[in-house]
Amino acid sequence: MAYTDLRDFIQALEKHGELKRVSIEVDPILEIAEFADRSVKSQGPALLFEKPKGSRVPVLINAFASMRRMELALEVDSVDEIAARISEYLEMRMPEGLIGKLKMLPKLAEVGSYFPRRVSDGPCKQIVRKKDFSLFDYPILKCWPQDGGRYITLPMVFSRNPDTGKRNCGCYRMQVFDDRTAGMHWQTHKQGAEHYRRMQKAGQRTRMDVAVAIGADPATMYSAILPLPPDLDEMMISGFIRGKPVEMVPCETCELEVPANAEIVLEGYVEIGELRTEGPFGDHTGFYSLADEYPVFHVTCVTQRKHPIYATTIVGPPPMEDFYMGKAIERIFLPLMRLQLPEVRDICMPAEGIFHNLILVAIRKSYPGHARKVMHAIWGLGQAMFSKCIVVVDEEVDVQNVREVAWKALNNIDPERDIQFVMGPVDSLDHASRLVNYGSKMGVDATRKWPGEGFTRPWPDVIEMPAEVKQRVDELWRKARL
Ligand SMILES: Cc1cc2nc3c(=O)[nH]c(=O)nc-3n(C[C@H](O)[C@H](O)[C@H](O)COP(=O)(O)O)c2cc1C
Ligand SMILES: [Mn+2]
Repeated sequence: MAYTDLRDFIQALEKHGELKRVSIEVDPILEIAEFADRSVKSQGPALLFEKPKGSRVPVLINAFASMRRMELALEVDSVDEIAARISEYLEMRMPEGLIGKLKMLPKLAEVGSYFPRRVSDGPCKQIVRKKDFSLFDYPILKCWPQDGGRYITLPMVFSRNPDTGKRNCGCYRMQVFDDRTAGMHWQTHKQGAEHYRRMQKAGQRTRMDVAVAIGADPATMYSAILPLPPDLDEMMISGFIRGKPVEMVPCETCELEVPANAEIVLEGYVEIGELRTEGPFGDHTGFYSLADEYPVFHVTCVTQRKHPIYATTIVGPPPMEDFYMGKAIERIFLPLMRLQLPEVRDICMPAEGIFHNLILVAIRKSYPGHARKVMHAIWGLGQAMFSKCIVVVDEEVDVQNVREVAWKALNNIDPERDIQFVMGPVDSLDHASRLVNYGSKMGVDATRKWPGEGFTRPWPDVIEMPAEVKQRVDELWRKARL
């Protein structure tokens, strides 16, 4: 049964012993972040702060911060189930004969049922405030000491592509500047930024409608971080994950819709051409990302539930909550990657690699140069373009075992021959690249080298004891009483 909203999910977390209520007063300035950091680093539960200092709105944090909580959020026993469901659709071909076609109908009807549904009212409209509101009414965190201010860290930011009319929802942090304005940190490669650019280029309108929802059912919240192709509606994907359409309700002051079950909604606009310094911010990388110029979001109306819950997260030195969200992305998107690259057996993004800094890829190598072909394909695949270091190994290597990869890959390379550098777009958070958003990336071909690649020396086997010897020694081991 799909969660109706955030509080339904909170109940489920509580029932499974995955959430702790904190009833003492804790300050959203640094203290909640320190609680959250300690909890995630010690495999602790999600936290619901009932008395954040200076606000009457409770704070939920770390709701996705373990694989178990990701499974609860997505209502599966393993996130691989979602990958399997995606594969099922991808493998769906036009069946032969009438009976085959009839059998496919329920599956197709199922697809139709995931589309978001427009409704005229919802819990997020219990209170509507067009004046007398302030962002400071909410317990918005200051996460780290050198942060430029307080940041909304887990928003669902809605905008519309002015050319296609298609909706987008992305999670972009927002630095609170004052009662009614905040930074809009959509990085240049993201869809919000693309919508903004198109509007700026068209030059007809000076304001871009933007609506921000905070807190909803977990699949909808999670869909905001998924690296989907442009113009693929996150709300449809949420419907697919939940198995139930997302209900969307029109905004009061702009031409957008938001999830009706949201806790808090900030409606408003971004003035085209208006930029303001945003940052620094203690970021995913575990370093502060530098201050930079970003658009400004003006709030025109706040709508919320009577007693809203403020959902947030912190990012910082890994592993943090975002690592678990990213791990689920790795699993869910593998079948989609394999659609383009069937030779890919598995991928792994270790926590210390902060998603894009390190991708380990196991392939079934079939021809000379195959590892390099895969690297280039990954650099050309959506947000995987940010991959700073790609290590490609043969399929026998278990990429989920980072120690095995380090051992085998480092043995297998002749660095000058097997490491390749390329230039291209890099993540906006990369502080080492020579320019913001532009720099180099590295591919390591750690597969076994072939004569067809100019390698004519013999290639040794990995050391292994034969199974019979192992079996014999199992017995002898007992006899020797070791
Ligand atoms: C906690 C968290 C915070 C994030 N903050 C930002 C951000 O400030 N700016 C940004 O561009 N992406 C941010 N992201 C990543 C985007 O949400 C992600 O790239 C998403 O796929 C973008 O969606 P889009 O392709 O629809 O633009 C964040 C992700 C998480 C999990
Ligand atoms: Mn998108």
